[in-house]
Amino acid sequence: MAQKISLTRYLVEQQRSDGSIPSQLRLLLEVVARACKSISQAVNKGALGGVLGSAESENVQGEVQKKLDIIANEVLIEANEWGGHLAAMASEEMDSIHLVPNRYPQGEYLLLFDPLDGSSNIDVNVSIGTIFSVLKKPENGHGQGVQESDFLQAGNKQVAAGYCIYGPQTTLVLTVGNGVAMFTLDREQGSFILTQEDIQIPADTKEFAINMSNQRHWAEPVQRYIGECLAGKEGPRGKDFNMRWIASMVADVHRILMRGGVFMYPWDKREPEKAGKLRLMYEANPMSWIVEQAGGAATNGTDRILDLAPNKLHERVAVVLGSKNEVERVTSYHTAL
Ligand code: P6P
Repeated sequence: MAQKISLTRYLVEQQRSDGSIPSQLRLLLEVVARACKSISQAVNKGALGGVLGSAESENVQGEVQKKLDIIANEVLIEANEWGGHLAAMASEEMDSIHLVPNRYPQGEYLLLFDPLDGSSNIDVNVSIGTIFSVLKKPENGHGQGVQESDFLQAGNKQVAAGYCIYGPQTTLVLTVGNGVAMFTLDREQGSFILTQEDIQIPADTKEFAINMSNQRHWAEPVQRYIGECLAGKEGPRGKDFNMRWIASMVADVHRILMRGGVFMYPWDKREPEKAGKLRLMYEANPMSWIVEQAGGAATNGTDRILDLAPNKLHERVAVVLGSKNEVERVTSYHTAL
């Protein structure tokens, strides 16, 4: 039987082979993975753990927080404070950045996360997940501690990105810039075991993911693209398409990583001042890097997401990502205007 390669062994061997995972980054990734195991346990308990339902509070986005949103956030904060690998953290669930307390050594990395993405699915037992992104702390020269501005780096500056999906399996997907690897949680061992590496997204697809209920609010290029998909083989695409929308970005992106597809959360005219619904720093950037590392593409409709210069920690962005040829088609419809 093939040897089981744990996440730790994978990271050690990656470091040995190409030096792409310095020891502090390896420690960070192992700590985040352990935190995801704890979150998975809490999610799996559901009603038995008294963790379902609303926390009767709102986050910085003005969204009602679920109890598990807060639990997952606290697990990630507590797990990452003491290790000496981080200088600060940022989360969808916190208004401002969280500095590592002075009683602990400061590290050279910044960690950003959406602790539990897809929260609306928690109470109905549909897959949800944790998304994380790692940046280097810049030598900012101002000599003070880490500031929010230190986090405002383009997605092409990430040194690691990943997500953990809490579904039928608990699966960690990770990139450090050398392709995408997937680890499945072996609950008997309590370890993430390598189950796939060098994941490749097919360049073409017959499957799109978008919230169709927003159709009347979309801009023309998106109306055109989706209209052509719906026209099927009798239409300009000459083939029928399938549609999926789980309303959990982690689950929709994981499906695309496994079998191809195009995921879209475009700008729409419901709130025209907002670029989109999804957040750039801790949803779009990590997912875009993972998708690109798997041979896919990711734009905001016109520009590569990883090249976007962030202005605010919680800024939103339109997202079109997945199978390269489809993303390029959608983008061409926008740039042809
Ligand atoms: P809608 C979950 O709240 C999320 O941020 C993403 O995970 C998901 O893709 C999207 O919002 C779903 O949005 O408007 O379809 O509920």
